[in-house]
Amino acid sequence: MSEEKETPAHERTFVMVKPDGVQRGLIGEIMSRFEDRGLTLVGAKFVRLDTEIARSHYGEHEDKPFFDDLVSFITAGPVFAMVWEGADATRQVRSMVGETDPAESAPGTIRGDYGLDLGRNVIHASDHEDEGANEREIELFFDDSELYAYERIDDPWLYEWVLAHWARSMVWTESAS
Ligand code: IDP
Ligand code: MG
Repeated sequence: MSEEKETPAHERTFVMVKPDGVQRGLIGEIMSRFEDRGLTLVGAKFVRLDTEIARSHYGEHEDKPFFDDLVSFITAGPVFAMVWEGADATRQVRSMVGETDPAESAPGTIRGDYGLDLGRNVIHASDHEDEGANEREIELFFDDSELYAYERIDDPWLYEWVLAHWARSMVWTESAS
């Protein structure tokens, strides 16, 4: 039997389909990728950002030359805000999103498959290199009452350490009968 391995903590991360992704009908495609990967959707809603929330959400970029355009773009139509949960979720989601510039993003990533332009990059996701960004952003967009904790029925087959013994005994019981 293999030794217990260090497992990444389960956490929640914030994801948002930007106005271009909403208008281009990409919400379903994007959600499917996270569902197929095994992440759990714990919250989702349309939001029309006002300027104040947009400026707060992108506060770290306030001094950048693109800031005003970014705020105009992100408030130009509804965004689709989501919270996804899973092991190492923030980092895993960022790797599925790709680089900030779609032109630099590998095929197979969301920005690499659906975008061409830095200023229209389809999706936002909390930055795993910005400590606590996931929790801050979830709090900015969602009330606790809008988030739902539950276990996916396939969790025992998604994680080696979750109910591993239960899953193993199921297989052997079935094949022996
Ligand atoms: P991220 O979305 O990959 O975390 P950030 O550097 O945090 O990238 O930038 C936030 C958003 O600002 C980007 O997703 C993009 O929409 C926009 N942005 C970043 N850099 C530029 C730029 O040089 N020109 C125009 N827009 C930019
Ligand atoms: Mg960022």
